[in-house]
Amino acid sequence: MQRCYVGLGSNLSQPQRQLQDALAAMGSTPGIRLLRCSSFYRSAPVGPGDQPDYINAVAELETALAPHELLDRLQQIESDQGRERDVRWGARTLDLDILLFGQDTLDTPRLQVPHPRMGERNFVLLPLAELAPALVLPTGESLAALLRQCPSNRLEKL
Ligand code: A4P
Ligand code: MG
Repeated sequence: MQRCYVGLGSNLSQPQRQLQDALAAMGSTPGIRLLRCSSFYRSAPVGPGDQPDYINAVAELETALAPHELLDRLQQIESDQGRERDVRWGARTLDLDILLFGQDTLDTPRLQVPHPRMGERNFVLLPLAELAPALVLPTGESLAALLRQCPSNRLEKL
């Protein structure tokens, strides 16, 4: 069993509902045990064009799946919830990112862990810090140090 953190984000089609549905889908997946979820946050969009605000959260889970199996399942949940992949960083009904997978480091074409952009994103780091304030990444960096260096974009805890 590995302890993982998954970032959830949505800015279309009732974002809070999208996150609730994704949590239920993860929790009912064989091989995944949903342990906790952070508060939900409203965040300023990072990316192209004029997009609605996002709702973001981080979930803590335990899984018997291999990293790529977990990614397959998360992508299936995204497409079940109507995600269409077109514009990179564009508006989306649901984005599920593997932030951390135990202390593993992965760098394959389909999967990079820790998530390469998590350190620049307060909408990832703050909810993660709610769940695991003393966390240290496999890189040796502490979550607290990442938080101190992270740009402070508009973020509101709901
Ligand atoms: N991939 C590689 N590593 C991972 C990982 N650790 N977890 C690959 C999940 N996927 C990973 O992702 C593209 C490919 O990344 C996947 O096919 C997978 O093999 P995607 O979800 O299809 O596309 P994307 O999300 O548009 O691109 P990307 O690069 O993943 O974007 P990000 O970094 O996820 O950013 N602003 C706010 N406020 N809140 C947000 O949640 N999210 C994004 C998306 C942009 N702006 C945002 C937010
Ligand atoms: Mg993504």
